[in-house]
Amino acid sequence: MAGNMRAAVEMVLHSGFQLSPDAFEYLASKRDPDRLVEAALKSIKDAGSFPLVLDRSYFEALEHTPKTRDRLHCGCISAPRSEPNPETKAIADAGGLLPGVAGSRALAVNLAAPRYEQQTAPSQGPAFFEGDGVRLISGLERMTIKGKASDFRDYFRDRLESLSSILRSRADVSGATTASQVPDGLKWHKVKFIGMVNSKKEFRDGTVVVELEDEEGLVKVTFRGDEAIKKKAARLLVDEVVCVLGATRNGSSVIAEDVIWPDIPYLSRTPAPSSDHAYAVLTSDVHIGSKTFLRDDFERFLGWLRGETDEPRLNEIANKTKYLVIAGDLVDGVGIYPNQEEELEVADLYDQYRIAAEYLSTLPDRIKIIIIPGNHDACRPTLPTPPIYSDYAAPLYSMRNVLMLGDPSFVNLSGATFLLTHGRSLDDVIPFLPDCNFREPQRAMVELLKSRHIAPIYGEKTPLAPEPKDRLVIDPVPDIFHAGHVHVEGVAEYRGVLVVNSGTWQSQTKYQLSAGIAPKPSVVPVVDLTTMKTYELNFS
Ligand code: D5M
Ligand code: FE
Ligand code: ZN
Repeated sequence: MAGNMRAAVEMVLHSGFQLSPDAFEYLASKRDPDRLVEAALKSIKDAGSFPLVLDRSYFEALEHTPKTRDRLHCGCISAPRSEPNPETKAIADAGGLLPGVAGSRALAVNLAAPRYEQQTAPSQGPAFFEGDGVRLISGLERMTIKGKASDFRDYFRDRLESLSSILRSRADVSGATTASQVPDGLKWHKVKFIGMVNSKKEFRDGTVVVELEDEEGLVKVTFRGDEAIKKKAARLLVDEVVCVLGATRNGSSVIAEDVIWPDIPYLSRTPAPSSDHAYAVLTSDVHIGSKTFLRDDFERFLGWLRGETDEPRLNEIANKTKYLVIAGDLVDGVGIYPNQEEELEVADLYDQYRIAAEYLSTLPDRIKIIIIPGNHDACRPTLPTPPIYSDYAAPLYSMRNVLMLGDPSFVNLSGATFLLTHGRSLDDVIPFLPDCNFREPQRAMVELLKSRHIAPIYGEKTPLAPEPKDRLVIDPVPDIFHAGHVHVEGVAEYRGVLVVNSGTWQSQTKYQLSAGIAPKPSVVPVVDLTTMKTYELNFS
């Protein structure tokens, strides 16, 4: 690569953008690609718009008509965020907070006349909530499994295609072939190719051998040598799609020099600045019906949302809360694991959802409640999962401020795009990911963003439905990635995306005790959707 072309590419990457392959070719054909890039970056800054990928037409337009600001838009534009890094702040410490919040007595009064029973409204579709700033992107699609032997082949073909196309939007993947195109028999030939990880073997000396495949062929890739490449090999998950750079050794065997994951760009879409400082309260894993459901804490939480606190700052947040998002396991369910009945206080699934609706109907109508299913809810167990069955959860469907969605769902709330998923696959990926653990589930969620997939490994605990389109691919890049399931609250920020695991309202179960899982219950992340500032409120 010529020196000024290298400088141009580095400038683009360091500024957080990616170059499309045709833009790369176009710049390479120019005498002064670095000056063109410099001008382009300046225009982007002036326009206050952030395309994810700079393609050829963008540079052409810039060269021929230097003042075409409007044409700089690449279809994925958003305004700059006023505060680029969300700041996570605990505004209340463990124990003794929220003085003045009414507990179970206040709730008992409210429960005497549950409002949902007085309503006759049928279940509300997403259009009903548009006036409240809710825009559904996906999450209510029909399930379209054909039931044929070829379903899984079609599913994985789509996964490979979707993730390959995300990979190819990266400048550093430009010109990559696919696994089956790796030349046979040529020795020490440099290769760069995309494939799905078919298998992974780790040897005692630290060497890792991975098979990468596409529809037509398979390449054996060996990772050995320095720590950097071994570290990348250790991070590889079976069934994810990556680009490998290396050199052929013999036959269809390759020595790896680098791995590129699809990942998310540095400058992802950011929410349009709204002036109203609406808050979203994120929770999950309420487990209503379980003997270990922390009723007092949950009632304190609902009391706070109703404005029953003397603390002005907490009251202000409650008053400005526009959304309550529940990422699954609203109830404990029935028959979810052997002998669960011994741990149930409410053994009837209908009763569990009735109680859930009674609780939620004590909240003011202005709070829109978005609910997706978890593995304890009344729903088919496979991902993608449709919304909780309406016959079991009828009382929730009758509430005018409740929107029931599937898992996963992409939904925009007051300008911020949320990816909502329960997070069951965290059980599958955490044991395989170096530097990840069940005490900090947000770390594994960041790795899912790098894989651009919410359940990369097939065949572990998370059952996948072979839909013709892989809806578990993370696309678009969300502003907020919200999951639960692990019962440990945790917040992280990765390349401008707020990553939230919303914890639980259930204390340690017998199983968790035996498995050494220590939950962090009754802590609720709350996000200011204007600034992305996050607060962790503790109701224990
Ligand atoms: O899962 C809560 C957490 O506890 C999650 O990390 C899985 C783990 N868990 C709970 N029960 C089991 C059993 N029986 N096997 C394996 N892992 C388990 P939740 O979805 O709330 O049950
Ligand atoms: Fe749970
Ligand atoms: Zn769960």
